[in-house]
Amino acid sequence: MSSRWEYLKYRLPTKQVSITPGVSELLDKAEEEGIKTAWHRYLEQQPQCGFGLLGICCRNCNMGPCRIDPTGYGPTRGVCGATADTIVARNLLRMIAAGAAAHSDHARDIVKVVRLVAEGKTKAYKITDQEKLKWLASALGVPVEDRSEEEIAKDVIEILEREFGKQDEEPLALVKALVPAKRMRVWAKLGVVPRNIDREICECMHRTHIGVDADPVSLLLHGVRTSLADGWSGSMMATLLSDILFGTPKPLKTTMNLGVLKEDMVNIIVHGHNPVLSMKIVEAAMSDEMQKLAEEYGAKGVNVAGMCCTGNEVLMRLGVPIAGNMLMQELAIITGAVEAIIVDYQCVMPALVDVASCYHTKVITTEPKMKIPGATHIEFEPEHADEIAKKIVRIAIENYPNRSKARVYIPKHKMEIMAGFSVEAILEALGGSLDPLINALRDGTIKGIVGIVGCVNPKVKHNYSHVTLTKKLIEKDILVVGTGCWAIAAGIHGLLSPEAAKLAGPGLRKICEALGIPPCLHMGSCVDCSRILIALKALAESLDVDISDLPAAGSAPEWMSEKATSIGTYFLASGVFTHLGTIPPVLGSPKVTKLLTEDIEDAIGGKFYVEPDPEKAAETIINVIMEKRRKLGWPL
Ligand code: SF4
Ligand code: MSK
Repeated sequence: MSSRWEYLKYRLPTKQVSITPGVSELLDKAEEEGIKTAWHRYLEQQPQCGFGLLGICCRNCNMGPCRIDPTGYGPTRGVCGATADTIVARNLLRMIAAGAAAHSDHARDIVKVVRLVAEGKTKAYKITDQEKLKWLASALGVPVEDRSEEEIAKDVIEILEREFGKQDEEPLALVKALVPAKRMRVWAKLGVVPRNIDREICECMHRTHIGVDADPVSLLLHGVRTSLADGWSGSMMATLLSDILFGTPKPLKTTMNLGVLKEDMVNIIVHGHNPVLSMKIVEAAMSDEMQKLAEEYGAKGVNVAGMCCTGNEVLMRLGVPIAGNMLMQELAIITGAVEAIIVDYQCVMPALVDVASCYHTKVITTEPKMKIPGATHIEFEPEHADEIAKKIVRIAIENYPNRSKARVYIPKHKMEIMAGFSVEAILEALGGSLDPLINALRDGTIKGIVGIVGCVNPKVKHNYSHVTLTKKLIEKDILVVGTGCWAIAAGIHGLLSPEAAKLAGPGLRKICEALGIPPCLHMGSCVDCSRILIALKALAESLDVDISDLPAAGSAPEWMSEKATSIGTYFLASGVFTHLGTIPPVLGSPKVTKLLTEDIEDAIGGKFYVEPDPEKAAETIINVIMEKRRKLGWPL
């Protein structure tokens, strides 16, 4: 055995880890070159800690760490007396807090940019969607008549800044403005109407401190409240303000998969979540100045491709192709053809630096709150966005001559896709009104709607559950909408093209063919799950029912991030039956498991359903949708 294989420790059954074309070829290349990926490191972690998997370890104070013996023979309480129920609920609450914090801090960064625009302190950004600004202003009670965009934006931003810091007990302004009355009544009864984003997150940390909240019900209800602050305010704000700054997405065509990288061009990957940086990088890279510079360095130009959700942001608005979803970030570097991977935050593996060190690729971090040892750090400041973006693109171009042509291998696979389905774009495709969709739902041409979101995870076959579940649902005339890494999986596997209508049942197929749209609609990045909430709100209000009555469901078939925990919880809390395809760390408490998967439904209208097998999950989701239709008196 060569030392290379010893270093790798485990070789992967590369054909079995993913269904996505190009992945096994690049994993073979990685192994040939002695490079580890997330899949290798996942094997090295085996067996993963059983206490961690069950959620029954606690290290919230230094009397611990404590762990509960699930067999009951060992300790049943931590040193302080915390039970498995308390520990599991506390751990879950901390996951929700982290997820809500990530989305909402992303929103805060965009709020800052809109304030700069409103105050005329930057020329790098502008209000692009004036209509949306006015719509948001009106929803928040800000006068719009005879006022400049800047004046309106300033008032809007003042209200949105208070979402993070107001001290009263009133609901968040966006919650008050957007949540349907029937849903608000459910939350008010349970005492979970969110008041302040930072406060709910802070309270999660307080409640889970040694010697504070030990009641799993009370802990979980606060988890619900925190997730709602994320979904209906933090993430919502990130989406609305990104649309206002960069434009509300409209349908467009582009391509996805590693084959979007170009052998004869400077390849730049933008990775992370926030469009404030990636939109500027794309703009700089596409400028004549940078394209010419690339030619001077011997390339045919500069090619930008996206990764994860910042990729989704630039795809939705500019049609920038996407190289892959979360587990494909290392593979992009392993092609040997990437000059720079430019990252903002979230879902960026620190391992990128190790992989990049085997090639010429530069990993460029840009955010003060997101640094990786060994990466090049160039701090991004929105006030000087254009200069900084150019500086970063220039570094990538100057790196092109360092590429070792002999080590380049770009799989040829790529797929045509149609994306850009904001709620506004869906409405426009329907002729300006929801009525055709409502009629199709009522008469059973379309049986229901499922939002599929979330990550990919080496614990399960990459993209398999996303694709299998999606196909099974559209086959049964269920329209699938979604975001994040699901959207990239769906795109790579041909489900985001209008031709995919032929995979749908007869009703959905007829509608997609008439409108020229795919049966699966890409609605954006992780924060854009808020678009799904808006769509549900619009449907529920038009039908005068609660969201929980709609023939709708949610799913995160391959989730892994804490953000996905928050998204799943706010879907559930918004009244949606929510499937999880990887098992959350709650099984160590049968009580918490039952609360989340059974009891909570009576109180809130939604619940979690955990099923790793996507075919079985599809069956259950279809049954749930049919049951909702039956209750509405709609044909099955
Ligand atoms: Fe142990 Fe309680 Fe401290 Fe947790 S909070 S580490 S269960 S003593
Ligand atoms: S990028 S949070 S892996 S969806 Fe939004 Fe994908 Fe999940 Fe990150």
